Amino acid sequence: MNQERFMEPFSVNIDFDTGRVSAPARLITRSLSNLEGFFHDGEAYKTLLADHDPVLYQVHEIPVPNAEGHLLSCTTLIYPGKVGREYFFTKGHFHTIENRAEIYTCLRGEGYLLMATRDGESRAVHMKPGISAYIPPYWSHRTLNCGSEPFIFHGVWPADAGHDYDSIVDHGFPVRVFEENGKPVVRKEN
Ligand code: M6P
Ligand code: ZN
Repeated sequence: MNQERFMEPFSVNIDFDTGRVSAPARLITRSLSNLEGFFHDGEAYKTLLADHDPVLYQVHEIPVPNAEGHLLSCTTLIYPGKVGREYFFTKGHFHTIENRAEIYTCLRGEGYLLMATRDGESRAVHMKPGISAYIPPYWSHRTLNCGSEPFIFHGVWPADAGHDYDSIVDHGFPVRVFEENGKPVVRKEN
């Protein structure tokens, strides 16, 4: 056996109701206070945070070596809720190695996958159980929950990709979803 390239195959159990993944998954929790500057309505953000600091989303990541050839995967659960009229969302990111793609598959609930390029293109894909969306290389991506129950999806991407959040912090996300008259409305900035 070639010890250099040997890795033991493994499996995990994913609970589609809660998004929980059995060991060896790693839990990442993001609360409102972790997303300062991300939401459109800064005043609504401050008002909500002064009241309490809700958990917006949880990621259960299945660890593998962060090396070329491996695939990282995780489930993400976004809770229902809004900051002002904007639905709870993930920070959003480009991949540090930008030519790395990703696939999201919805397991539960309802949401949107938002994507944008550095050239000003943006797209919104409505996600519901069974919808599997392809995020091509060079597109930033953010997800949000526009429903009334937890929105859960499974993601798979190359393990060497990395997360670049700075571009989102610096430039914002050019497509957003707001509740208007009780319904989600996609708004593009350009
Ligand atoms: C998906 C994947 C993860 C990501 C998570 C939360 O599950 O793309 O890599 O960490 O969403 O998104 P973000 O890191 O942008 O907050
Ligand atoms: Zn990604």
